[in-house]
Amino acid sequence: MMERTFVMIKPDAVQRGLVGEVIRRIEMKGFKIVAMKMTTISEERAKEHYAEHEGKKFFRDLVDFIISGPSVQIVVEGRDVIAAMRKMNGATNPAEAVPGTIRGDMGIETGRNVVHGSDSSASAEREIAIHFIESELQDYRRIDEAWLYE
Ligand code: DAT
Ligand code: MG
Repeated sequence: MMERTFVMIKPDAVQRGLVGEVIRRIEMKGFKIVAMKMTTISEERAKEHYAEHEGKKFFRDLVDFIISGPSVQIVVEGRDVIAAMRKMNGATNPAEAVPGTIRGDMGIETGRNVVHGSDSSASAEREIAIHFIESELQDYRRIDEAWLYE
């Protein structure tokens, strides 16, 4: 199924100069970037984004980290992209993420795990709406689509 997911390149990855490497992997896979911007997320937006974790002991640190500097917000489109992007990201804890995944290749600790990806279609829809307005989403075709999809 053609889907859209929300991906965020977190502040650690921006500071470490890993933005290009994450985007490279998304493009190389064949997925289409339909929206992208760099912002420093507001505390209000961060709390909304991570609402499911409110009340957990790491919530405050998580919000503080995610608003600590610029991050890159991306909407990615492709067939079954929600699950595929989660696989590309790897396990939440980079120590458990297998090599070849973004977190497995680029991170060490859970609280500095480089990237976010929506975990379901409901989350994707919710998260895209938090970070983007409809007119920010681009509608275009990649020239290689005929060679990516049978
Ligand atoms: P994911 O980002 O893989 O969807 P999640 O939704 O369970 O993972 O958690 C959101 C983020 O919160 C995660 O990327 C890093 C942080 N986090 C999760 N569990 C944590 C923990 N036990 N201690 C510290 N930070 C944690
Ligand atoms: Mg999550």
